[in-house]
Amino acid sequence: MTPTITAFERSPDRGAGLARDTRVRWALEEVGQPYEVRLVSFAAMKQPAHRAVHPFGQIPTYQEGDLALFESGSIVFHIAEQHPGLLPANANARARAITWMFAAVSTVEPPILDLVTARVLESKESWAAARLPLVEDRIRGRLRDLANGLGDADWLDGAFSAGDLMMVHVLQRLKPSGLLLEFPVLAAYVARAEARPAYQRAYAAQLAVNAPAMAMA
Ligand code: GTB
Repeated sequence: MTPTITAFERSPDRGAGLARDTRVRWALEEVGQPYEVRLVSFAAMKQPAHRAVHPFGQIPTYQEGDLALFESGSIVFHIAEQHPGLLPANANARARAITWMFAAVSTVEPPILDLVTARVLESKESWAAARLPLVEDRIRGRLRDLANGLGDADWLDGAFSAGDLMMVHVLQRLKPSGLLLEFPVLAAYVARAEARPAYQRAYAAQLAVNAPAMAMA
C-alpha cells in the first residue's frame, strides 16, 4: 500500500528542505518506497481532522492503511524497520544506529531549536543579545563532540543509516547561521549526505511544492 505523508502547503523556508517532511521523504527515497503527499495549510493543521492523526496539529504525518503516525523520528524508524537499507541487519549495529537517531532528536536538535527561538521569537526582548551567545556556545559544544565522534569516518557508525539521515537533517537547520562551517568535518558530513541521490530526489520533491517557479527553471 502506498503511504501518504503530510507536508506544508507552503513551507516558511520556501523549499530549503528544512521542514521535517523532508526527513520522511528522504527515508522513503532511500528505501525506494513511492509515496503520496497531502499538503496542509497552517489552519487545516489545527482542525480536528488533522489532529486526529497529529495530536499537536503539526506536520509530518504518515498514513498507511489503518496505521497513522506522527513524529518524524518515529516515522523514519518505521520506514527503516519495514524496508532494508536504513538499518543494519546485525542486532548490535542496528541498536547503535537507532541510538544515533535518538541522539539526533534528543541531544543535538534541542539546542539548535533554541537558536531559532532566540533569533526569531525572542529577538525583541531586552536580554536577547546577551542570551544569543550562550545558546550558540551550547550548540558549539554539541557540534564539537559530534565532530570528535565522527572523526574521519564517512558516517556515524559504519554504513549510512537512519541515524545519519536524522542527524544530517538536524544539522542542516544550522546552515543559515553559519555555525556548521565552524566545524569542517560536520560541514563535509552534511555535504556527503546531501550528495546522495535519495536526498536529491527528496529535496527536489519538496522544492517543487514550495518554489515551483525555481524548480522549473
Ligand atoms: N517533533 C516533531 C517531529 O519531529 O515531527 C516536530 C514537528 C514540527 O515541528 N513540525 C512543524 C510544524 O508543523 C514543521 S517542521 N509547525 C507548524 C505548527 O506547529 O503550527 C519545523 C520547521 C518549520 C519551518 C522551518 N523553516 O521554515 O525553516 C523549519 C522547520
